[in-house]
Amino acid sequence: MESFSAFFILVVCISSVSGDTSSDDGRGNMNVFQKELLVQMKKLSNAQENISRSVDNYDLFRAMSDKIDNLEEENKKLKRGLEILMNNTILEKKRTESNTEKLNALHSFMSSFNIDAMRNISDLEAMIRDNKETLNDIQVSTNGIQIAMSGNISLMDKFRVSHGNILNEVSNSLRDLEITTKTYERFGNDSFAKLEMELNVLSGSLKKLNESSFRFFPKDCQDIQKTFPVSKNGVYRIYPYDSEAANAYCDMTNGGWTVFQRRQNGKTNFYRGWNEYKSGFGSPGDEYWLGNSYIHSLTINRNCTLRIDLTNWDNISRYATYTDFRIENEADNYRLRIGSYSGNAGHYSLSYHNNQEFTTKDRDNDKSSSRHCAVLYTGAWWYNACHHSNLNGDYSVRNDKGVRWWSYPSSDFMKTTTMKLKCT
Ligand SMILES: [Ca+2]
Repeated sequence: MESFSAFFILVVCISSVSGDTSSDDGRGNMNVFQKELLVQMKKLSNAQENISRSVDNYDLFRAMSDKIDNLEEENKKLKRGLEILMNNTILEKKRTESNTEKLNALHSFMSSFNIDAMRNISDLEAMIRDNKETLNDIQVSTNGIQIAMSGNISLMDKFRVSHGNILNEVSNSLRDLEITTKTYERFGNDSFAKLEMELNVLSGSLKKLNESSFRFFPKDCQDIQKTFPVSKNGVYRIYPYDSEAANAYCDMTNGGWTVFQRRQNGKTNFYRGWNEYKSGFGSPGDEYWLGNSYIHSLTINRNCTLRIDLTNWDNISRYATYTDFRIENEADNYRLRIGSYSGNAGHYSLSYHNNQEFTTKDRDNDKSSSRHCAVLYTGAWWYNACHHSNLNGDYSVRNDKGVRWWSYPSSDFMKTTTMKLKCT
């Protein structure tokens, strides 16, 4: 622009000089030249102006081009950001899916745990109910009622404490589980493994608590006698291992005997089938059979003595004891095992039945292939082929079908019988 102004000033100067000169040819040539110069200068000025405009346009173009470059760079950056974002989204989706699976597994694990816990609690509640029933039984019993009551109340108290401890343990663990679950939701895998470990520890401790709560309960009459040495004869609740609790008649003389068979008046029918002999029948305060499953539980893996007390119809009382007494499990048909004999009732009446399986009117396990001994002699016993004793026979008859002990010196039919065990 500056050069254009200089030209304009020059043109004005030339124009004013031509006005002062007035010679003939020289003036004419001068005028032509002057006009030509003005035209050229005008063209020059126009060209200058165009050049100047072009320079301006070029600057604009350069600026725009730079801006386009910048925009392309920005665009690339955005595109890269978008790709990263998309990848992250896919990863996040996968992570969410796998977390959902883990949460589902966790939920089913926790709900199965809850079922176990509930089952455990309901078992314990059933035990409380059983204990209440026992207390009622004992209240109507005439023998040793006060001792028995105080013994059972003490056991109930211990049980209540144990029950409370288990409930506290469960609720504490559930609270811990909740916290761990929240942690898991935040951090994923590691926390889940920790949670599983915690659950294992928890179920282990529940099992131990359950087992320890059983230790508060007497296994047999001997346990009751040890805990309460002044206990008198009567009906007590016992808890043989591996089987349900049962009511048993306890003979508390000489360290506490658990009576498992008693006959004294013929009120109870003893001609029964396998399942009744398995789980027991009759009234423990009167005539009864404790049950083969309990006798098995009480005698297995222990060193037990069997004592049989008998009184015949002439009121002569005698007894027989056998060491190493046990009966095998149901799979072996509650087979009888006895060791050496002592007493005055004669050994062979039961020794003849040693190592025999139990037979009832609906299960013939005896050694006679031609006869069903239980049916033939209206009893249930460890029949051989068939018997030298039949203490579960028909109380009302005095023949082979009756309550008989062959090796008794005089009359061998019994008015009263008691079979009991004591173990070390
Ligand atoms: Ca047979």
